[in-house]
Amino acid sequence: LKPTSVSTAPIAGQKPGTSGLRKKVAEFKKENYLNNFVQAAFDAIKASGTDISKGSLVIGGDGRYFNPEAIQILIQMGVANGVRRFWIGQDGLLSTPAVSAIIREGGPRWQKAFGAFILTASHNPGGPTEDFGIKYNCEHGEPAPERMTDEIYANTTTIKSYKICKEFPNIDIGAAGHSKIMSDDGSAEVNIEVIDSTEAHVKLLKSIFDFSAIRGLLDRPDFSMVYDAMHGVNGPYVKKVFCDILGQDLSVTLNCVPKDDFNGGHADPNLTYAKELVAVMGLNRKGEKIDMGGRPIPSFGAAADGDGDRNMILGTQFFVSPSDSLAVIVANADTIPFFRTQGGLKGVARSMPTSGAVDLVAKDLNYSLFETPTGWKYFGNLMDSKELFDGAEYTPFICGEESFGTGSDHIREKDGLWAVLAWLSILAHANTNSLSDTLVTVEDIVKAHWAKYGRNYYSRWDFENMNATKANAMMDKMRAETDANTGKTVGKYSIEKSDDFVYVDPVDGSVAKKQGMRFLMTDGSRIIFRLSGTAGSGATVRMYIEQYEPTKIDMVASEALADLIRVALDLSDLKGFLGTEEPTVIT
Ligand code: VG1
Ligand code: CO
Repeated sequence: LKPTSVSTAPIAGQKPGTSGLRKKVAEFKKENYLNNFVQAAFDAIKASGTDISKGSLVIGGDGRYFNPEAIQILIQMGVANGVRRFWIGQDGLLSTPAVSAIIREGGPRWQKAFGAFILTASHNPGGPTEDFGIKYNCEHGEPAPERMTDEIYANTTTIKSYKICKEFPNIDIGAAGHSKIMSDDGSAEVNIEVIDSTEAHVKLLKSIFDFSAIRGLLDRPDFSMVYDAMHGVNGPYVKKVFCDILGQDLSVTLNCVPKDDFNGGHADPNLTYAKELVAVMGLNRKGEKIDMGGRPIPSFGAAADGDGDRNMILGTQFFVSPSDSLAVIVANADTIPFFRTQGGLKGVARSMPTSGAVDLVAKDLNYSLFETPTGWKYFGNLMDSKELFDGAEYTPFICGEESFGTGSDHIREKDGLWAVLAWLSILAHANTNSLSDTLVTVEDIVKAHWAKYGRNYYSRWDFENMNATKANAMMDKMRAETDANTGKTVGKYSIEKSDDFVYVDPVDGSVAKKQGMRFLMTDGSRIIFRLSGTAGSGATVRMYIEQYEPTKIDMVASEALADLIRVALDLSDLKGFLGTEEPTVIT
């Protein structure tokens, strides 16, 4: 267990983005690249007052290329830095929500975990020529807050050496079990437990939902579903829940075997990348119906991303936008036992670019609503706050983002499987209460929701792999023009306010600036521009468009939004800066 100190020098560009550090595998494999970052993280964890020799450290990932090597390096560096207990997901696999659940749970033989390293670049492609990533989660299972990621970054710019136990044996992570490694003189020991990847998370989900009601729905002869894990980490979780527990056959599962390159695919659950599922559900990449030649179409379709925290929900030839999905789940939260038994939902939060559909529900049902910057790390403080809710010990919370992320306070990450089970609960409930024998569908539920609340037409355009200098120049120009743009009339819209979104955390007062250029129109429509903080290389420009219609709910989204999209492209001079107006992905 004797640590060696290896001298090193700072490596540029190790600033964690929206969700951890993501770079090409080749970059991560460069000498000291991973080691520097991990040492910087351990130093920041210790500086935050955590005694890492006391609790346990969880390590797992989405199974992408370079995961196994990275896990051994993390163990060797963890031991050298004083960690004495580890929990490692079997085969190195742990979904992001599962990690959060494990940290929160603690183990019977183990002291509670103080944190976790998650080895994932989430929805970014994997494989030798693609992306790798790493992020740190803290003691409540939440992603490291900005003050910590800032400190990690600062440490990477001054690092001189890192600690590693080079002689520490390679740990076999292929089988569940316990290993104890003693120091030569017998004075110290390290305990490593390789754990079943699904157990803690699935146990938690079982305590949240009414599984027998869901099974009642799944067993209906007129109901069928497909869950596409896109060869990410979610496959084993899908099999466990739907086949082992809910008794469905394997036809429910699609691409449920994890692969280190996601089988060459892009494990991002949207209409463009979840091609196979989208076709099975009778849609094209624009969300339009395709001719299925009479072939049967499942009633329900779902997809997950590489690390299992995202979800896409589809009905038969029907796409549910993530912002609408959030609003529908919030509106029906009392169908989920977890909320019903805790005295009902109280808090709702969405990221700024997410549509205001959920705001209408929160207002109607008297839930507190919060608007945060993009990224799940801003939700944790709200969920854990007692002050915001008159000292209440516990506040049931639902959060969501337009980027196919939904979840609740059962953990501190978004949770793809949770969202799917939430939808199935809503469907089960609607069908149990229905007077007719005909199946109440996903489409029925969403349309009834629009009829009640109106519809927030919404679209996000992504321009991937853009020139970073030009993308920044475009943002700077809009930033410089906020005053000039405020009050201006553009097409049939009037800009009530243009600004760069600033968030002041209502709990600790911390301020997050430069979170997105906004054009807020007098009729409530919005245009937003942001640069992605998860791109492994180059720049990704995101353009978000939203327009509310109280009664006209049957338009095609692209047509309803056409005028506003034109205005957005002109206001930003997108073509002038980026040389194109053709997005890579529309969601
Ligand atoms: C994107 C999404 C954001 C999400 C983040 C992490 O960030 O827009 O909503 O929280 O990815 O998701 P950005 O900065 O690229 O827009 V995951 O599933 O990739 O960890
Ligand atoms: Co993800």
